[in-house]
Amino acid sequence: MKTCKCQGPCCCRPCICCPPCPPPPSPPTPSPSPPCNPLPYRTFLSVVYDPNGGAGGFTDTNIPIFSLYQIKTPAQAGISRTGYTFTAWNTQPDGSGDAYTPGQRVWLASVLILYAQWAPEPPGSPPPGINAAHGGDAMVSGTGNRGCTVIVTFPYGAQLMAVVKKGGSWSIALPEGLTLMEGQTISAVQICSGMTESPPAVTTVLPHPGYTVSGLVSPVAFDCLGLGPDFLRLFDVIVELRETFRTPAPPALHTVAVPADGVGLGAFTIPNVPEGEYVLYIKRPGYLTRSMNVTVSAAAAAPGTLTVFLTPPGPADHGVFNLWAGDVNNNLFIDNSDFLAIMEAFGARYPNPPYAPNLDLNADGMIDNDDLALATANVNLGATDYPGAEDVDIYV
Ligand SMILES: [Ca+2]
Ligand SMILES: [Ca+2]
Repeated sequence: MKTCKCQGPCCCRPCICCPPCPPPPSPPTPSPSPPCNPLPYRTFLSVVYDPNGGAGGFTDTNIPIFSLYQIKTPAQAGISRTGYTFTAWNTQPDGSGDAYTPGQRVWLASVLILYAQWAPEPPGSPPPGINAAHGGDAMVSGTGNRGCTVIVTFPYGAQLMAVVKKGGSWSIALPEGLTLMEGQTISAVQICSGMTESPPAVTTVLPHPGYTVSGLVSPVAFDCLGLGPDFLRLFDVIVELRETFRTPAPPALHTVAVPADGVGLGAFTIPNVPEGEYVLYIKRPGYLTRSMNVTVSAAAAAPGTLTVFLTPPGPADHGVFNLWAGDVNNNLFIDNSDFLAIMEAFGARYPNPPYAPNLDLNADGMIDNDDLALATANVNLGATDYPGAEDVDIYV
């Protein structure tokens, strides 16, 4: 059987030896256009984070299609906006699209453009004022806006709050058991209605201002020549203030050498004395030590100046609170042991031994009858015999 070959693209014309050409294929019927979405043909997607008025922005790329994707936070996307608070992500800038929340997981099937949604922040409260605080204070106070709340953070973290009063002030008693000390810090914030918390106001605790204890020490009167009282110059009179209720006894809180001013009174000033119970000592070598109990309290007033007149000024008062000469061995009593010590150094002159300042009761550089006369005048007296030995309670 003869076969026939069709030559070339024969199917366009009849060929005797060929069977009729098949009809040309009909053009393919176009299928309905798919949604204009090229994504099914892509392998990787991206998520765009738009600050939408804020600062920053981020595009997350190379995300496999149909993978589970976690929406980022504004911080992760590096987006912020001053004066606004982030509320959500949205596929439309005006928030009319689909909303997404940070941390939400989605199956990603298409490019996602997320616009940050913002809400304006309420205005911030003004910071409060804190008055100067001192060591030992029982209260902390300050200023603020009437009706606002002030929250104070004390040393060691305790927090207490107060409402600002009508006059624009606030005050808070210290937490129980807390004692303010120099160098500690106190901070306070203020919160007013409809406003956010203020920035903190901070203050550093100052030293306790204390009190000034001052006074006058009388010169020592004697009459060793029988011609009326002379007055001993005030050399080396020491004033000490010691806390009473401390065991063991602390060193003197303050020691003041009273300046010599001829025959006048010796003035002393002890600054920065905190409230408390004290014993005030007045000492001079060879003389009976004098002591007084002193209470310093701020119950009635702000810290100020406390004046202790150990000897009220004026000639009529001289001698009332004098130091008594003769206790050369400083055992708080004038007796034979003191006379014996003076006699053993009798005739000695400064600075040659056995001269000693505690034996030279009139400070004339010589151990002689004047010193014996001074001791004799006070023999058998003890420190508790001072007329001013009673307690002195002083409230300022
Ligand atoms: Ca003595
Ligand atoms: Ca003398």
